[in-house]
Amino acid sequence: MLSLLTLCLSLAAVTFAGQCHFKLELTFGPGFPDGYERNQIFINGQYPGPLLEIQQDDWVEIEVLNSIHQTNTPWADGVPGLTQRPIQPGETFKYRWHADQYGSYFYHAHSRGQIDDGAYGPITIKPKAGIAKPFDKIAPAEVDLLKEAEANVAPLLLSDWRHRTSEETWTDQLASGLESAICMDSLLVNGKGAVDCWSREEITQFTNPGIAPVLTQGNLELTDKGCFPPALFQILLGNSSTINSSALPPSVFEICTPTQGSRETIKAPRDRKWLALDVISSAGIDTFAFSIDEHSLWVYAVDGHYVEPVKVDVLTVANGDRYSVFIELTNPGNKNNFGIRVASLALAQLIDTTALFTYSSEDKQSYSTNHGPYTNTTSLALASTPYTNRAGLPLSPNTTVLDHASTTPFPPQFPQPAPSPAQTFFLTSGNVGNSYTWALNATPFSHMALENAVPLLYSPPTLENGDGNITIVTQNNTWVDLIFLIPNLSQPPHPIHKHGNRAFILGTGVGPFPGHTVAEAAAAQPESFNLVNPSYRDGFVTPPSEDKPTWLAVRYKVENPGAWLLHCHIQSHLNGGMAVVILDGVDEWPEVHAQYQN
Ligand SMILES: *[C@@H]1O[C@H](CO)[C@@H](O)[C@H](O)[C@H]1NC(C)=O
Ligand SMILES: *[C@@H]1O[C@H](CO)[C@@H](O)[C@H](O)[C@H]1NC(C)=O
Ligand SMILES: *[C@@H]1O[C@H](CO)[C@@H](O)[C@H](O)[C@H]1NC(C)=O
Ligand SMILES: *[C@@H]1O[C@H](CO)[C@@H](O)[C@H](O)[C@H]1NC(C)=O
Ligand SMILES: *[C@@H]1O[C@H](CO)[C@@H](O)[C@H](O)[C@H]1NC(C)=O
Ligand SMILES: *[C@@H]1O[C@H](CO)[C@@H](O)[C@H](O)[C@H]1NC(C)=O
Ligand SMILES: *[C@@H]1O[C@H](CO)[C@@H](O)[C@H](O)[C@H]1NC(C)=O
Ligand SMILES: [Cu+2]
Repeated sequence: MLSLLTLCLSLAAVTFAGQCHFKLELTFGPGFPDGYERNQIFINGQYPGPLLEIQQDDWVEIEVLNSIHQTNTPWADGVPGLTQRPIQPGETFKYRWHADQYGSYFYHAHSRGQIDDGAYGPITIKPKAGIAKPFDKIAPAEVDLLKEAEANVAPLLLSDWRHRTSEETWTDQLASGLESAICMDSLLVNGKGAVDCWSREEITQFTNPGIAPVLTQGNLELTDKGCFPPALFQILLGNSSTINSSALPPSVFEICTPTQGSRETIKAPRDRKWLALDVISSAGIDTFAFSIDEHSLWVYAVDGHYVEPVKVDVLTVANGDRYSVFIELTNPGNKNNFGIRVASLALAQLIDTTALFTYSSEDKQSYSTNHGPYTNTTSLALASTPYTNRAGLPLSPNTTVLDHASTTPFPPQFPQPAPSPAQTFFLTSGNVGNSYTWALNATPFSHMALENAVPLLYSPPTLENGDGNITIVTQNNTWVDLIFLIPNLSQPPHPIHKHGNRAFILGTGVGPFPGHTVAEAAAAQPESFNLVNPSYRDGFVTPPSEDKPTWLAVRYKVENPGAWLLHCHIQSHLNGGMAVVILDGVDEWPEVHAQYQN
């Protein structure tokens, strides 16, 4: 068991055989990741929080001390009201769990908007010996080199960042009747970035052709921050909602003030053949196009699970997604410095950032977090050739973008013949009444009510669906279909996240769902379904809707009894109520250890 000793290497960790103990202390204070000072959350004084390195099969204990006294929002890593009470200021909460799975994850706050205040950090769980790896499909002669690269995998956290705290944003939205959360100030790579204001010419050039006519019709244009102007919401929502944009400070939508900030540098060891990165999105709002100039990405794991490897130039990374990629260190043209490009694909704002991928004589590539003071590296011009433009769109027809439906688990996971679901749930998703109130299933979910309640996990639920549309009840060891229906038009993609286990993505489509069950719909519209080797993820994105409704169908096996949140990973949608509770396996309900009950 000695080998385990080297794995909980984080400074925060004290390790003994087969056990990892991490201590995370949360504080709230001034920080300036993009060069602008605002109050934010630090974990052990860092932003993003420290990397937690764990060995699969370890017992992990994470002790979270909430030293945030300045705000009145309690913080918690779990979901307050579901699996625990919120962690009050000055309190400690211990999470103890068994690392059954390998792969890339991140820990983050679930208490209202605190992910937007920086409460997150990466986790990597090293696979145990004997787990089959798909590396021979990448480079059959270099499997050992790929294994070595995987053993040194480093996280690359992509985030969007606002200069308003999550509390201020929520207050702004209530005061203005407008989802002001859509407008960010910067994008960050491992907590580093800068406010990079686009020229008016660039804003005009890259304005999405779908929205341009609507803007022109209203005699409007995207703001200097590249955002939808508030008046556009009034047009999109009709007169169903009253918007008072004068209740917002002009910096929220309009004024862009550039900062120096700092730029993340990934050092690629010059004498190695391969490098591995866990690309993780901790974004509150944006979906990113991610690429490294002149370097393709071999995707070998998705959401912490191996896949049949796919070679692409650009990743589309939705909130909560994790992509583990290999990069072949060919140093094209001996340029040494290459741009890492991150661009938002969200319709509501044009915003991007860059980081640096540089060949170095150092042997090990490292993960760094933002402690400050900040280096002024943003001015270094990038001479490498990008795959995408500033709006994240491919510059050449030869550029390959990851097709999410093409990632199939390795080895195959979906049983054949396809299992039949014991239950099918239809969830009507979208906004309700105004631009910042959301529902995953017709009824907005109230976080405040939940935070003050006795956690659902502590009281064995009944079989009745007591809460109308916001609770789903299942039996252990059955299969369940969730069908998300997006009836409202002009909906963004919703990256839905299921806690507790992964699900198979069976199909997506535009138009009404073509049946009463997946079997019926798949018979009617076979081209919209994959019932043979569907991708296997803990996040799944509903198709955006323009002038027609859309749908997404997923299937999962109930094998992990407990109270799990199913929610949109866009933080403002979650805050606005886009969630339901799934009580999985109520017939095998877990007993909660006395330690957690008080
Ligand atoms: C909204 O109200 C304005 C002003 O009262 C009116 O001109 C416009 O036609 C209304 N729009 C809709 C969609 O009802
Ligand atoms: C809009 O907000 C401003 C600033 O908070 C306030 O003075 C004004 O009364 C509001 N208007 C409406 C119609 O609520
Ligand atoms: C950063 O570099 C730019 C360009 O070289 C320079 O104009 C700016 O003053 C520098 N900022 C700081 C804070 O050193
Ligand atoms: C695309 O690839 C083909 C074949 O390699 C090449 O001939 C062509 O010039 C490329 N096109 C662009 C726009 O790069
Ligand atoms: C979205 O659709 C639902 C169901 O059809 C409807 O109740 C709701 O009011 C719609 N929301 C908006 C903002 O139109
Ligand atoms: C559940 O959703 C339906 C619409 O799908 C709605 O008519 C009903 O009022 C909702 N029930 C509750 C308890 O909110
Ligand atoms: C729930 O079902 C799974 C199989 O799907 C089984 O492995 C597990 O042990 C069951 N859990 C309990 C608590 O019975
Ligand atoms: Cu959403």
